[in-house]
Amino acid sequence: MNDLNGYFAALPTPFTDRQGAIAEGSLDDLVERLVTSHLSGLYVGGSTGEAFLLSEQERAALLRRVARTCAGRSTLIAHVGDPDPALSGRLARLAAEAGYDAVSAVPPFYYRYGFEEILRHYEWLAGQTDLPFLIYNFPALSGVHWSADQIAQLCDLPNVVGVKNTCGDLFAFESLRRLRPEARLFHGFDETLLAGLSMGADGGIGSTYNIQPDRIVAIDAAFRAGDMDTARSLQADANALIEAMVAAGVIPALKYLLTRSGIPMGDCRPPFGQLDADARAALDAAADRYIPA
Ligand code: NGF
Repeated sequence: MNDLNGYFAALPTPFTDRQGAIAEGSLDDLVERLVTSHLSGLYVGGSTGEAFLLSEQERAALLRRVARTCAGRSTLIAHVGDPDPALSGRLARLAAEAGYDAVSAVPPFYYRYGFEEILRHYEWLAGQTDLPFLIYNFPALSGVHWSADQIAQLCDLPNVVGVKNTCGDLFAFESLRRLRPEARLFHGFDETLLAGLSMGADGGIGSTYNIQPDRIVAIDAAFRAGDMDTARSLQADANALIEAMVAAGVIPALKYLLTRSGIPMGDCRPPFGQLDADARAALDAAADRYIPA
């Protein structure tokens, strides 16, 4: 089993066209590129992977194919969250069979479950395999908001080792760090990685790591060396790129930039829109300046 440490690219899912199938060749190429980068591994089938626009069969095929291509060379985290707990359970068990190193999930969303219901759900889901489990806290998209104390309670469940925290509330994040010093905490917003590290994050999981893996690892190295000027300057370059991506829509922008780098990703599935010429031109300009050749 690989270690659950460091930096993980939140993998996008390539499609042959907007309504088409998963583009397996591109998926293999992207996995190969990332596995041979300095990142620790991949976060597969999460928000960046358009998980909630895939069928169960596609989510299963994606998990299997990435594991096969990766072949134990990197650490793999399977995202299995869904409004349907039974589906999450099936994907978690499949991930364990396929050789994943960890499982993670957003809480079941849409119905506003009480915290006790969410706690029981995670207890059940984390118990579906023997793998380490990461709670996925992304309140802006899941609509599920927890206090630091509630996340700490989730961390105490059997098999739960930590949190993927895509949340701008760094006050709460630091409280969580003090409440659970031993938990693995992964920062989820790439544009505030340095702030997350200074508040106690162990590492990060992010979409833009796919196109700037070396810069992400360099931010970490500069931070740990106490070279804050370099860390700030690297974060500023990362953010100039992220700013252009956020303006265009992060996932469509990511696919465009990866396609531009030689791996055809197709478009996002509807209802995501397509990038217009102005958006593509802005991304080209940002990429020319901020993606190292
Ligand atoms: O892509 C999103 C939201 N968030 C990601 C990341 O936290 C999602 C973040 O990298 C993720 O890991 C997953 O696939 O589940 C942002 O894209 C980035 O910080 C720019 O805002 O759409």
